[in-house]
Amino acid sequence: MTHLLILGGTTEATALAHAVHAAGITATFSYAGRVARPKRQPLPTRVGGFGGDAGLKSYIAEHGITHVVDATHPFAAQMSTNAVVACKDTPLLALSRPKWAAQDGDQWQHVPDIAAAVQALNGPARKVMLAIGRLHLDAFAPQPQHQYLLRLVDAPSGDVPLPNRHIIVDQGPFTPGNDIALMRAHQIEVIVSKNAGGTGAQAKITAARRLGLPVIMIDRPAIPARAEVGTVSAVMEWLAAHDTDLGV
Ligand code: 3Y8
Ligand code: NAP
Repeated sequence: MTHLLILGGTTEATALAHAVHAAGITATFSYAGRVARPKRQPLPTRVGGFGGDAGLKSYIAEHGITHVVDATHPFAAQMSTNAVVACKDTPLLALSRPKWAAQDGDQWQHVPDIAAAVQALNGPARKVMLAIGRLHLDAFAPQPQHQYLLRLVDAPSGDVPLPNRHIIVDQGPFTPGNDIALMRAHQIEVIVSKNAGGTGAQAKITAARRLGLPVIMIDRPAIPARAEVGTVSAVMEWLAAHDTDLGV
């Protein structure tokens, strides 16, 4: 009896959940519990960490999980690493999104990580759109001179360490039109972005392109090797081939 665990939190994970539900495959969707109102899924959903790779391994055993699809965000490196460690004896497949690539005319400055993005903001005050969420805002405290536009999923609970900031509370996916209007309204001069890939976070990259604005593009953290596909249909084929109820 198949029981699929989907590690979610992305647009693609939601699309996969709908395909799995439509195919009648028994599955559980998993969120970390990072935000107040995660998108509702068509599958039974669990929220919260597992307790490291050991916790995930126990969860798999205790819930009769037969397959795991890691459809988390490319920056969720800890979850993805835990999944590789915990799934030594469980079929694991990652549903990942290609990195965004600069197009002609794009003004991207590639940086390896958040700390390098902070360094890249050395210099006189500018109007900066910091579209990397809430978890890493503290890292930018050494650059208080800028006027920041922050986009967060939930209103910040504690203090935000950036004195000159305007906070927008909004949950994507976003649209280029919305992001162009936002950047114009705040006279944005540079955007800081993770190389998330996919479509849900891409609006600001398209907006920057149309407005001719520079982007500080943060490269993805390293993740251990695992089987990966780029589409929901490839995941469905994998499930069919791995003697699930869909297959033989
Ligand atoms: C909790 C709950 C879906 C999933 C939608 C995607 C698209 C919209 C764009 C900007 C960039 C950012 C952020 C972003 C996007 C999708 C996807 C994506 C970026 C939700 C969700 C959860 C999270 C966690 C949240 C992080 C934050 C990152 C905001 C759900 C809405 C900046 C990443 O306040 C916090 O603690 C937020 C934390 C991790 C990164 C950070 O460091 O702050 N996502 N985002 C999931 C959980 O609990 O397991 O899925 O409904 C999901 C989505 N966020 O089904 O439609 O597919 O990427 N999420 C980044 O890419 O830079 C916003 O503002 O332009
Ligand atoms: P992370 O740093 O890789 O994970 C930190 C811990 O959060 C993990 O060790 C695990 O806790 C728990 N966790 C993460 N994802 C989980 C999931 N889907 N289900 C259950 N537990 C999970 O992860 P993150 O970057 O904080 O991302 C958290 C969630 O937000 C993920 O669902 C991710 O897809 C989504 N998201 C993240 C980003 C981003 O920029 N990081 C962007 C969009 C969406 P235990 O060790 O206790 O198991």
